[in-house]
Amino acid sequence: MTAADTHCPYCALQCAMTLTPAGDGAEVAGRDFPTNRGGLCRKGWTSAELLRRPDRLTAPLIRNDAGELAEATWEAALDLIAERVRGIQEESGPDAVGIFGGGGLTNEKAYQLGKFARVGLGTSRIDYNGRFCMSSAAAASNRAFGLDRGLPFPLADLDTAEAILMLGSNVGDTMPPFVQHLQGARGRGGLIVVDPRRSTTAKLTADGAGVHAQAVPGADMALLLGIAHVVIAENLHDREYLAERTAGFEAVKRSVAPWWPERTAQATGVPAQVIRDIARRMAAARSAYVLTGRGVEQHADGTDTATAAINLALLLGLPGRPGSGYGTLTGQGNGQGGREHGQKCDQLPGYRKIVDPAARAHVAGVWGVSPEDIPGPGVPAVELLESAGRPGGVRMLMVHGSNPAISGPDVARVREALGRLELLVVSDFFRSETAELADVVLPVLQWAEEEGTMTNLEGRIIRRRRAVAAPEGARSELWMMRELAQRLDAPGEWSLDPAEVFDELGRASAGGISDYSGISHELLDAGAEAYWPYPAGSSGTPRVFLDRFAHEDGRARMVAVRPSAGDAASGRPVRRRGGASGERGRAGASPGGAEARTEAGEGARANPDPERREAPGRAVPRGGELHLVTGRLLGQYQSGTQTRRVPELAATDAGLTAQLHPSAAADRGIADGARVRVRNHRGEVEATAKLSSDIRYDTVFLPFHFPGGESANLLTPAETDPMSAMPEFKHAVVDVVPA
Ligand SMILES: Nc1nc2c(c(=O)[nH]1)N[C@H]1C(S)=C(S)[C@@H](COP(=O)(O)OP(=O)(O)OC[C@H]3O[C@@H](n4cnc5c(=O)[nH]c(N)nc54)[C@H](O)[C@@H]3O)O[C@H]1N2
Ligand SMILES: Nc1nc2c(c(=O)[nH]1)N[C@H]1C(S)=C(S)[C@@H](COP(=O)(O)OP(=O)(O)OC[C@H]3O[C@@H](n4cnc5c(=O)[nH]c(N)nc54)[C@H](O)[C@@H]3O)O[C@H]1N2
Ligand code: SF4
Ligand SMILES: [Mo]
Repeated sequence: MTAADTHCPYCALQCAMTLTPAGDGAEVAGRDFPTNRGGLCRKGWTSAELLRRPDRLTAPLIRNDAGELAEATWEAALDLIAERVRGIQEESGPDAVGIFGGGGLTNEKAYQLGKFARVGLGTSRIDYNGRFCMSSAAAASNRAFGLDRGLPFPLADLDTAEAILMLGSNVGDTMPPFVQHLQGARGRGGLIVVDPRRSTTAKLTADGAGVHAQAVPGADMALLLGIAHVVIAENLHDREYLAERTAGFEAVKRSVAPWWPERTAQATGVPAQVIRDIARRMAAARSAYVLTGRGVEQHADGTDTATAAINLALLLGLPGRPGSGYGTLTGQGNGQGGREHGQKCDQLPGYRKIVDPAARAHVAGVWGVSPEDIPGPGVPAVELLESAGRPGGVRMLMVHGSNPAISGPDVARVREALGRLELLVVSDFFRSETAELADVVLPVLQWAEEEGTMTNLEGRIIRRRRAVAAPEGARSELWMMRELAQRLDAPGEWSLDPAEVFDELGRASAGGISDYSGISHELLDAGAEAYWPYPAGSSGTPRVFLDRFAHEDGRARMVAVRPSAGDAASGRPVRRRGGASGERGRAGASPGGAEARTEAGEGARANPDPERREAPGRAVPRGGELHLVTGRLLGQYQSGTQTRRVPELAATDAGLTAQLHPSAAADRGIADGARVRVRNHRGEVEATAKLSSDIRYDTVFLPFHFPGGESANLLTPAETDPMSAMPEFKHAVVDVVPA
C-alpha cells in the first residue's frame, strides 16, 4: 500500500496526518491542515503503534463452558448472535436487545448502526457514549439556536479574537495543537479560563496573557449569571442585536438580577473584581468567543450551565457575528457526526427527531421500510445500561466503540448491570475491560485499516483513509451488520462499501438539520472543504448563523436558568432530586429506574446531615471532605484501551494519581508520593498523592482513564441532567485518607 493522507484516531480535533506503510505497521507524519497546521500531540505521534500490537484481536471469541473466552469462527459467532436475538426477542419483544454505540465510529458506521438497530433488530434501545460527552452542550445549543454544531464557525476564526472565555476546558492537555488558535487572544491579554485547577490551559493566562478564575467546582452557572449581571448593570449588552436576533431577554435580565458581584463571589470563590473584569473585557472586545468544555457540561445541571454560557454570548451579541461566537469543544474523534445520524435513542439521520412523522416517512423511504416499522424513541445511555437484566429492560447488548466498564458513571453499578446481561457482544480491536466481560467478542477494523468519514469539532466532514491492510480475521463492522441483517431477514440494502453507505446517509439526511446530501467521498477526495449543512447543490456552510438562527423565526432563544434549589448559592431550601446515585442493585429499582432511586437512605450513611446533597457548587464539603473533579491526562485517551497499549505513553500509565493541594494534604498527614484512599459511600480507589498548589484547597482531581479498582468512576454519581441525560462526572464529595 502507499502513503495515505488521513487523520488521527483519537480526539475531535482530528489532526491531519500522513501514514506511510513501514515494516509491519506505518510511520506517522503531521500534515498541514487548518486545524492542526502540521502539529500533533504525543498520542497522535505514537498512534501507529496500535497497528503492530501483538494482542490485536484477529478472531471472534465466544465464552465457553469453562467460562473462558475462546477463539471461534465468524460463522459460529454470528450464528450464535442471530439465534439469541431471535430467541430473546420472541420471549421478551424487540426491545429486549439493545445497542450501545460510540462517538469514535465513522459516520458510515454510526449511520449503519442506527439503521441496524431500527431495521435489523427492530429495537428502540440504542444509545451511545456521546451521552457521557456532548449531550448537555448539544441540548443547550438545540434549545438556544435550534441547531447543534459544536463550533458553528471554522476553528481558525479564533486566531484573531481579542478575548476568549473558556469554561471547563483544558485544551492544553486534551487538544494540544488547539493552543495555537489561542495565541492571538493571549497576545492581547484576553484569554480567560475558568477551572478549579490551574490546568495546563489556565497556565496560559500567566504573564498578562489573561485571567484564570479558579472557581469552586460546579459553580459555573452562578459565575455566568454574575458576569451577565455586570454586563446588564453596566449597560454593556448589545441592545440592537438582542432586539433583532433573540427572544427572551427580559426573563434573562430578571434571572440575573440577584447575582450582583459580591454575592456571586461568595457562591463561586471568584473575587468580585475579577467578575467585573471578565464582563468588561468580554464586552470591550470587538472579536470575542465563549467556549465550553466538559468541566461545565458534565453536571446534573449541565444543560442549564451551557445555556447560561450561551445567554452571556447572546447578551454580548456574539453568536452569528463574524469573528465572534459561542462554541462547545466536541471531544471524541467523531463526536459531532456520531451525534447526528441515529445513534441517539431519540433521533434519526440528519439530526431528525424520531417522533416527527415527516422525519419517519422520509427515512423509511430511504431504508425501504414503512414508517410504522421504525420503532419509537428508546432510553438514554445510563438508563439503557441500568435496565440490563431488569423487567422490561435489555437482556442482550451489543457494544460498538465504547468501554463503559471504565467510563460509565458509578461504574461498579455499570459493571454489575453488564453482568446481568444474558448476552453481551462487544466489537473492538483489543480486549477492552468491557470485552473481558463479554460473551462474544468480535474483532473489527481499526482506523488506518478502513475507509470512511469523520466530522470534526468544527462540523467539517473529513476523510479517513486506509493505509495498511487489515490483519487476517478482522472484519469491518459494515460487513458484520450485513451478515446479521441477512441472518435476521431484515429488509433494505446493507452495502459493504463506505462510499455507498455515505451516499445513503446523504439521502437519509437530506432536508434534515445536519444535511450531508451534497457531499460524497469523491468530492472530499477532490479536496472540498465540507461543513454541514451541505444540501445537494450547495457548497456547505462554514459559518452557520450569519443570517439567522435555526428556529423557525430565525431568532435565538434566551432561556432564564437558575442554580437548582438546594444549591448553597441559591439560598433556597434543599430539595431532593430523583435519579441521584442509588444503592447498587437495590431491590425494587425500576428498569433504568431513575425515579426509584434517591439519595435517601444511603445518604444517611455518608452524609449524616439530611440537608446535605451531593451536588456541585452546593453544600461545600464539610468535616474534611473534598470536592472530587475528574478529567484527563495528556498521555492517555479515555478508558485507555488504545493508549495503554502504546509503550511511549507509559509514563502517564503508571497508575492512578490524585492531585491534592499541599495544605489539604498536610491536614491529613499525606506526603507527596504517598498512597492514599479516595472514598465515598459508592466506593473507594487507591491512588498516589501528587501534591500541587495548582488545585483548590477544597478539591481533589482524579483522571478517569484507569481500569479495575483504579477507576475514578467508582466514586462518581449516576445522577443525570433531566434534559440531556448527561451524568454528573465532574462532581462528587469524597474523603481522602492515607492508605
Ligand atoms: N489526552 C486526552 N485528550 C482528550 C481525551 C482524553 O481522554 N485524553 N478525550 C477527548 C474527549 S472525548 C473529550 S470529551 C475532551 C474533553 O476535554 P476537556 O473538557 O478539556 O477535558 P476534561 O479534562 O474532562 O475537563 C476539562 C477541565 O474541566 C475542569 N473542571 C472540572 N470540574 C469543573 C467545574 O465544575 N467547572 C469548571 N469550570 N471546570 C471544571 C477540570 O479541572 C479540567 O481541567 O478531550 C478529548 N481529548
Ligand atoms: N469520571 C469521568 N468519566 C468519564 C468522563 C470524565 O470526564 N470523567 N468523560 C466521559 C466522556 S467525555 C467520554 S467521551 C467517555 C469515553 O469513554 P468510552 O466510551 O469508554 O471511550 P473509549 O475509551 O474511547 O472507548 C472506545 C472503545 O472502542 C474501541 N474502538 C475505537 N474505535 C472503534 C471502532 O471504530 N469500532 C469499534 N467497534 N470499537 C472501536 C476502543 O478500542 C475502545 O475500547 O467517558 C466518559 N467518562
Ligand atoms: S490533539 Fe487529538 S487529534 Fe490531534 S494528535 Fe492529539 S489526540 Fe490526535
Ligand atoms: Mo468525550
